[in-house]
Amino acid sequence: MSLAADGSLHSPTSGQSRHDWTRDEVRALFDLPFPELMFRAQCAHRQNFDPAEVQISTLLSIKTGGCPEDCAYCPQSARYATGVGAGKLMALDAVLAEARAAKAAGASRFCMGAAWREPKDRDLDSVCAMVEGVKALGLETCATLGMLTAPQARRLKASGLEYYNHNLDTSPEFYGGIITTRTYRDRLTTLDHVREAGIHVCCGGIVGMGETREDRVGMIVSLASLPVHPESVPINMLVRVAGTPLAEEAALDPIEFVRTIAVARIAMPRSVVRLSAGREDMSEETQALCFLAGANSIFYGPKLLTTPNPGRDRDRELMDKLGLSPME
Ligand code: SAM
Ligand code: DTB
Ligand code: SF4
Repeated sequence: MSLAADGSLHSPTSGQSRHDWTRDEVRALFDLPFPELMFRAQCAHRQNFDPAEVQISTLLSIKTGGCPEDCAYCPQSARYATGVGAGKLMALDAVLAEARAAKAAGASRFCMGAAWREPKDRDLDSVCAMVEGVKALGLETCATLGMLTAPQARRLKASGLEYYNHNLDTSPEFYGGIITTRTYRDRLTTLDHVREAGIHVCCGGIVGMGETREDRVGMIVSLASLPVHPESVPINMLVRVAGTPLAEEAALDPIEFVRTIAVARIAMPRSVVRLSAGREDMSEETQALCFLAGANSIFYGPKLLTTPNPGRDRDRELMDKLGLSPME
């Protein structure tokens, strides 16, 4: 480790992207004393980003509930009585009105989520029109619509889609206990289609689902072993929703969550790491530690897809307190 003339810290490895992380290496990162782990994460962060900048995304559920899949964490699965009703795909005008409001509030990216296993081609026409409209407002566009075929990914790219979110969610071993209606391989195939279409990949996972640390290791290794690291890596803390099979899951220790962020930052140093779902119930101190661990993106606005997120005032106050500013 050395101190450069500009005062920034350089280590021989933290600025490079590796795709051959082993489980032993990633486990060893998780096992580091917390100060050492945080130091290494900060080195990787500073070599690739301004640590005072945070990318701001806003989420909109364009099609809520009634999903045929059985993802055990999800309030939108039709299989669980969560009180989330099945809605229709929103109209274009209504989506654009939300996008304008998000832009006015300071978001740089607008992410449209649909509770589908996969989009029907007819629905994709509507989503492509939404992507075109949102892009025309000067926002970056992101969508998360479930599994995609290669031609569907190409159509989204042609409409101007910049990011597609599709998570690996957890380790390959733990996965089968959480979702049975699609496989890990299915997810990797969709990610290939997105990448081949030339769309940026947003891919991460959820922690706090009862998985072991070894599963968190496996999740990070899977993400960092993708042929190209995802440009965006959302790390979600499980939002425990009544009616879902994971409603009564024990809360994950916040320090373990911070460690997961730090390890993601080190393993994928050039990716934007999002402190994603779960902030509503997170203290300011935990969130501050996540930023120090290398998180540099958040969802901004009072709602995620169906669950609450901190209000804009609360987030502005936190960013001001920490001296963080929006990434352009
Ligand atoms: N239906 C599409 C799919 O599954 O790909 C898109 C929307 S889905 C809600 C997007 C992601 O949100 C999931 O992959 C999961 O990682 C995350 N998610 C869903 N419910 C969550 C919860 N209760 N807590 C944390 N993350 C959650
Ligand atoms: C992601 O990784 N997290 C977001 C986004 N991608 C689509 C979704 C979080 C959803 C939390 C539960 C809900 O609000 O329904
Ligand atoms: Fe459906 Fe996506 Fe929820 Fe799974 S995570 S139940 S696919 S909306």
